[in-house]
Parts: sequence; C-alpha cells; structure tokens
Amino acid sequence: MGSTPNKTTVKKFNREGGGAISLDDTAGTTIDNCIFENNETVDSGGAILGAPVSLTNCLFTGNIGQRGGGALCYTGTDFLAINACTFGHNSSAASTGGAVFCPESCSLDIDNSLIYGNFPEQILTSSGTVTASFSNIQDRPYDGSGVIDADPLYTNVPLETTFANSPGTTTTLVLGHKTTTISPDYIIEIGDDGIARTVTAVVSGDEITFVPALDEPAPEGIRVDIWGENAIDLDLDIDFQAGSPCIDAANGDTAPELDLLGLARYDDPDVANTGSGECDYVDIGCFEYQGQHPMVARSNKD
Ligand SMILES: [Ca+2]
Ligand SMILES: [Ca+2]
Ligand SMILES: [Ca+2]
Repeated sequence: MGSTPNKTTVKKFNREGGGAISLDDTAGTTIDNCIFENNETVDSGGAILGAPVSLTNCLFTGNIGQRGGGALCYTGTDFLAINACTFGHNSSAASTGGAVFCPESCSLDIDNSLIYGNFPEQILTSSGTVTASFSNIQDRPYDGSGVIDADPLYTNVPLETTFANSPGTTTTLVLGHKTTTISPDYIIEIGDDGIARTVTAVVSGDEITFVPALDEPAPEGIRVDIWGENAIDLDLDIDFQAGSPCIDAANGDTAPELDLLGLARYDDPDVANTGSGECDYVDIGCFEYQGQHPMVARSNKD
C-alpha cells in the first residue's frame, strides 16, 4: 500500500469540453487524492474530458456532463485504472454515462471503488472490456471478486441531480432526462444556491413551476437538485453511514494506505470483514468510515 499526499479540491468549474479538466489523450496523466465536486459542462465529461491512465483516491460528486460522462468522459483507447474512487450523484443526458462514458474501445479496471447513484446510469462503454474487484457498482454488469451492488447508505443526497434542458423563467423550469417523477410540494434546489424552492405544479412532461421565484430567469443547463418531500438539509454529503455495505469490504493489498482525507484504515467491530488482503478491513470508495462519518472524524483531527 502506498502513502497518501495532500488532497486537492476542484469545485464549481463550468467549461466547454471537460467541466474542470481537459487532458491530452497522450498525456499519461495520473490523478490522485482529488475531489471533483459540482463541476459541469454542456459537452462531455462534467469533471474530466480526456485519457488519464489512473484515478486513485478521488471523489466525483455532483458533476454534470450534459452530452456524456457526468464525471468522466474517457477518450482514450488504452487502459484506465480506477482505484479507491467514489462516483456518486453525477449526471449526464439520457444513456450517455452518468458517471463514466467511454466513446472509444478501451479497457477499464475498477478496484476498491464505489460507483452508485449516478443518473441516469453508471458506466457506458461503446466497446472494450471492464474488469472489477472489491467494488460496489450499481446495476453492475461486471462480475469480479468482491463486487457488490448494494445501497451504500450515503449520508445526505438528493433523489436526483439534473439540469434544465432549455431556458426557463423565474418561476418555471424544463428539466432534462430526469428519471424521478416530481410531485407538487417536492423541494428542489436550483444552481446549488442552498435555497429550498417548492414545486407548485407539474405543468406538462418535464416542465414544473416553483416558489419562491428566482431573481433572474433560469438559464439553459442550470443544475437542479431534486430533494423530494420535506427536505431541509440541501448539502450533498456523499459520506456513508453506519451499516454501509462498503465498510470493511475492499482489498487492502491494492487499496492506498490512507483514505482521501488522510485517515487510517479502521476495522469496524460491528461489521464482518468481507475484504481481502493482509489488511482485510479497508472500505470501498475514497472514504474510510471511522466509527463516525469520515468528514466528522477528519474535522475532529484538525
Ligand atoms: Ca446544495
Ligand atoms: Ca474499514
Ligand atoms: Ca470489521
């Protein structure tokens, strides 16, 4: 197991062609210990467009790639290793890879990673191979040692994160590709502004009205979080809770020594170790549960 250097956060970028980062196909880039949060693009790759060779200990959440690859559009034709990463609540247009989109034939190797709750689906590859181990992948088409498909029990997530697919007004929105059926009284959040707005009517299809009004008409492409009924806390929190099936379920021989936050591995006494390796209690994904939420444990350490 290797060590974990400092983490980097890449947040709220909005660019054409790779919301946060565009990489040359031949760059041979490795990306470690990085948080990609709430980046978006009208093109492909809400956080990253390009062909990194590896992603390790990275978190991708709330990213939107409208054309494909809510978090990552991998444009390479080679091999991408994803290790100890979490992809949760990223979005793309219908059937173009809510988390990861690979338009070319390539090989993906997914280890110790959590890919769950991305919209409308998780991974889309045009062709090529995907192998996986000790990972939690929703609707997994990939069989591998230690691969599960089970609700990770995220701490606080909306029902869905989507975007407006045409310009709205100060009190109306037309939503793109959503899979959630919206009812009046649902709480939505527009542009991640922290303001709870209440749906007053579902006008037709994907058009809704809401209160209170925006200051400016909603532009095409603006992010919309559908929080559902009675939502109060509108902060996306992709940590997982006690009892998560991700706890003590990864492979300590291949996972990094420390988690994304620099926390040591923790053997949860309440959870049987279903992982592998010399240290068989490493958690799946980029966070290590500490008997309390990793974010809380991290802030207590500071
Ligand atoms: Ca929010
Ligand atoms: Ca653990
Ligand atoms: Ca345990």
